[in-house]
Amino acid sequence: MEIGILGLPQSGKSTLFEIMTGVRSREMHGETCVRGLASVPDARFDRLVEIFKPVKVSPAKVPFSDVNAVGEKAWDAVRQSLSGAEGLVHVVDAFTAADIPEILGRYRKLEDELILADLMIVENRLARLAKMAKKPMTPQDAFHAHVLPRLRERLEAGNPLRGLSLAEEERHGLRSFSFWTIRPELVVVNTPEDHPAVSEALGRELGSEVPLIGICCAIEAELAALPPEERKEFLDSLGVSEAAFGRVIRAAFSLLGRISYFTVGEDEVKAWVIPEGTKAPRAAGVIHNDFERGFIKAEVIGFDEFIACGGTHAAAKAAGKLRLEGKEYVVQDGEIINFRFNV
Ligand SMILES: Nc1nc2c(ncn2[C@@H]2O[C@H](COP(=O)(O)OP(=O)(O)OP(=O)(O)O)[C@@H](O)[C@H]2O)c(=O)[nH]1
Ligand SMILES: [Mg+2]
Repeated sequence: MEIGILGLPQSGKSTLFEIMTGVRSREMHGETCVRGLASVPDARFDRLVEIFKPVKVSPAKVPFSDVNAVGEKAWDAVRQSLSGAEGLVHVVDAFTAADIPEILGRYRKLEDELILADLMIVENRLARLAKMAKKPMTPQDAFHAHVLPRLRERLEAGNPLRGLSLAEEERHGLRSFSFWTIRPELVVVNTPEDHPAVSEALGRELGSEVPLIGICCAIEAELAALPPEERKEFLDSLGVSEAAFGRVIRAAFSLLGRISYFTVGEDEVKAWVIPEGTKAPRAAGVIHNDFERGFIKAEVIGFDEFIACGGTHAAAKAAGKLRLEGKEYVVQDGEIINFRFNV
């Protein structure tokens, strides 16, 4: 699970990356691709830390990558560096733009490049298939010949592939192409300090199906540099409850269909990251392979119930709120789990 940061030159990609991960990308001269982990803010997690006061605190993390590429080969570097990224954050510079049409134009410029890059991949593959028309086709060739014309049609109409309805196995079969526009994308509008509302205006232009968040990287960079105690004061003075960069991280996390469950104790409170729809044994396997292999039961309680019971397992048990779930149980976001296993 990795999220690649994309955007036109000087749009604020590295600034955003640095705010979210704390990794100083702009100081790493000569590194084409810089990777860093961002902690996912979660009020439930913070509450559990308050309750257990653990020695170790391990929130959920999302890996981001920032590409430092200039010159003629920049595009190749971006493509290579981000070929493994599962999702994209598209940073749009609104802090130097004069009006909404100009911001929209900048957004479209990169979107169109991505659509064109995908179209070229499709065209190349179809051209090669056409050349070998006389030879017998492998099942993969036949699949490509069947599905790619639909993709071409969509791209030629100027639309990203992510909106195309594809069966799960079709999606899987297309993975090796690393198409840009098939990946989920979050648009991050880097707004001017004195005019945050431009992001909403852009949002109205793009429609509600395009996930979009506005953030002023200049202000957020100041905020991220403050010690946590002072952050709250700064936020209060701005009249907001939460830093926007936290919302960006959380939106990116859910964009990839990830949820977290918690393990708790005095030694460690930890958020474990799993894809939505994961069954209990596989979720246990994220902690350790043995947990999956020797899975017996999961002792589960929802976050709200846990708090309602006073925030202790003993009280939850006494109230009959601790559930014992088996192999087919699908883990839900925010559950507190204790796995029983045997190896
Ligand atoms: N005023 C203002 N300046 C910003 C903001 N965000 C970034 N900048 C400035 O814009 C310049 C470019 O920012 P970067 O984060 O390096 O942008 P980038 O997209 O990584 O640039 P390249 O990697 O060179 O393409 C820097 O001088 C930043 O300080 C913002 O929100 N407001
Ligand atoms: Mg940069």
